[in-house]
Amino acid sequence: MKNSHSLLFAGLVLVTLSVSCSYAAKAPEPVLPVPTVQQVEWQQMERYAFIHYGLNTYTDAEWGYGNVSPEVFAPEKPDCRQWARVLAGAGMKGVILTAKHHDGFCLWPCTGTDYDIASSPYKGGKGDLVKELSEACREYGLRFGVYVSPWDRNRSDYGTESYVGYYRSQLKELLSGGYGDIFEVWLDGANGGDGWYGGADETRTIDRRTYYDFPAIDSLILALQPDAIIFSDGGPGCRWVGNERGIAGETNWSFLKGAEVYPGYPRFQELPSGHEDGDAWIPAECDVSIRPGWFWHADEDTLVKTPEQLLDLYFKSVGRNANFLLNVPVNRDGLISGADSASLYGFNELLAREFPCNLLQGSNVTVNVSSERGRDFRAENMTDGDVDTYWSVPDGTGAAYAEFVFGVPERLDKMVLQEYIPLGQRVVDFDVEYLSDGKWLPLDCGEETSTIGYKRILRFAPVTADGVRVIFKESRGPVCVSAVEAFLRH
Ligand code: FUL
Repeated sequence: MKNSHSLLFAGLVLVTLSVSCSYAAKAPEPVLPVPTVQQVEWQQMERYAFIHYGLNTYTDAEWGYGNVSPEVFAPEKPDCRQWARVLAGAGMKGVILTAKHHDGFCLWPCTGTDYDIASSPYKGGKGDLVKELSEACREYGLRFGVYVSPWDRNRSDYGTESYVGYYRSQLKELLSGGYGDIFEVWLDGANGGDGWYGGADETRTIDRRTYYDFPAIDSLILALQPDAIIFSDGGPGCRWVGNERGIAGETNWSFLKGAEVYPGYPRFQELPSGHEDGDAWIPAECDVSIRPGWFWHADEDTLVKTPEQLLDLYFKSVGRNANFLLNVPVNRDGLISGADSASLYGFNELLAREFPCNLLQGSNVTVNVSSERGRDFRAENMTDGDVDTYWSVPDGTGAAYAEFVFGVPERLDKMVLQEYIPLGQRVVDFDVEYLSDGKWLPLDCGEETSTIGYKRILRFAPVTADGVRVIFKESRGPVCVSAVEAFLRH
């Protein structure tokens, strides 16, 4: 009896809904795969920092062998608040710390090993840099993440089942809440090879695909930190972009064939562009260091990337539908060096100058579109500064365009395009043009204009235009465009 009542009730609700919906067009159906809420929020972070710090900082190494004594780790005043202050001041939205790099040394007191900060002179063995940085991040409004190398060149049991248990216990310690919310867990692909391995001093190889049972590791991580994004060559939260130069493909799909790619995937040349026919939403993250190395080395103090180089990397990562993970190594004093912070601040200032004000937002701009889906999907949604609203077209629409005509000619050197990704990544091919003397001419940005995704930024030599337009030539379903913007560097 109860059931039939609720069925009747459900039927009435459906009728009511369909009556009220007839006044407003329905949102387009999602085109799979689509991101999780957490992946959308992660993508909106756009840029955040890596910090490589540990024994290597004091031995001038990049890949510690696992045999260096923890005695070497004796910084007098490492200042995590300085790291957070500099990074937040440079516009970064989060920090990922090498809680454990390949040498196996842990920057937190780890119960399963003595190869950790508790065995070092730092704070007389009472220090915990994971805690200190997580607290500093909270103070400065940064999200906090951890790099936990699956490879461990110190452990005698590396290569056996017992090591996998140890690795899982490390993740449990880091993710169980003592360090607060973790936005990203970084699972590096370098795995297996020579190492100290408790004195065995030999080469060990593992089957990268099966040894860890990564699906079980992912479940463990998400059970403890449901909002965390898991980075690896193949996600599942986000993927390696396939190079360590910080450069995404001009064509960049946020998809992978999920079951195919795993940490240490040999066909990493596929990763800059993703798999157009992929079945899993696994967007790209571009990791790159501000210096040649990932760890700090005195002789690289003069080789810090310039603000201009960082800006270029921003355009080649965030500007191509990827996130920008910039490594800033901490030096032997336990601080971000002056050269690095100067460059970071300079980059942040350059970035502000690139995007002074959106020329398409003025009241004297007329917007014409090929068609509109309905009142909730109007053209104005592209210029309202709100990425949660979008312009869309009726189902079955082929090519579509959006045209912006200025009241007075404007000079511009950049355009920013954004798709409404909660409904999927759709655009396959597009063109941008500008209006001059009554003619539409191509805007030559020197890149493939194929995919857009969460964000695409096109740079070109400054032009004076009476208007601009975007022609969406091919799309997986009706286009859903949340922003079109135009800028001139200040
Ligand atoms: C690589 C590692 O082998 C490097 O040492 C560094 O940590 C980089 C971010 O990832 O795969």
